[in-house]
Amino acid sequence: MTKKVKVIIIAIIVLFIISSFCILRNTDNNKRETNITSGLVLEKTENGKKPLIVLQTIEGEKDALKKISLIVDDKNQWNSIEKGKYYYVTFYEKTNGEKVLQEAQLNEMLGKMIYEKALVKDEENEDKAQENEEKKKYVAIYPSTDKLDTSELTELDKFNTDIDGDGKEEAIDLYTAAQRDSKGEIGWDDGQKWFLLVRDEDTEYVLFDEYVQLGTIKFWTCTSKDEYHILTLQDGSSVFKLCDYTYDKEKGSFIKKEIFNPEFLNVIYGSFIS
Ligand SMILES: [Ca+2]
Repeated sequence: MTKKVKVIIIAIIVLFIISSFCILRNTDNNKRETNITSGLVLEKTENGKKPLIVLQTIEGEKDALKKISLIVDDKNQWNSIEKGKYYYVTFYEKTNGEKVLQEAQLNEMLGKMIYEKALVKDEENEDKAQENEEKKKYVAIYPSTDKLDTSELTELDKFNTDIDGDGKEEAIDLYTAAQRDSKGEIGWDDGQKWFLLVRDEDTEYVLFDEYVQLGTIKFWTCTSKDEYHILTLQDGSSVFKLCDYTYDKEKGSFIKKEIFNPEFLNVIYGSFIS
């Protein structure tokens, strides 16, 4: 074998190895799973070592908003992608978790449709949250198992009326823990416990049992159509709370509804009649 033939054989072997490697690599590339998604380009950055785009996509049944980062290897592709636009994209994931962009196609219309849908979902979720918040304002009050000992309390007001429509009157009683002195004057502290009870011989409901700081409680009873209402107003320098208690004949309970009780309240002025 001449030297020339040897060189040709070695060259053929080297070529064979290189082409085999290329074929194998292509096969490997073909095996890579291509993912398809669409979304809004939120960011385009070259700050890191690799140019990448951050895409906001909508995924899953719940249409959750997600962000994915895609490395853009192709220079022309990088130049053509615009921030703030919607694209259809295909990408693959490397074993190290990096996602690499393959194709990107502008798709404004579809993007907008998807995002509008997601916004509607968001609003629906907000509505549900509001509904739950509304529900929180309703509390059912059932008869107490033990009767409250009122012997040490000061009765401030009492009114008898037939709330449940059984022909017998119930008593609505307002108490405070502050005590009267020998002259009948109440020794108000900065704060004290207040109670509002509804009771007949057998049953007692505690509508109000709270410590009231620098404030008072008033109550009203009224009817509206077939409903019986007891309204309470708690006022003070940082509270102005209006509650409505309606009697539910079927369940034998009161339903308390908080009508007005703003947060972080600072009362600036309250009128008075002189
Ligand atoms: Ca009654």
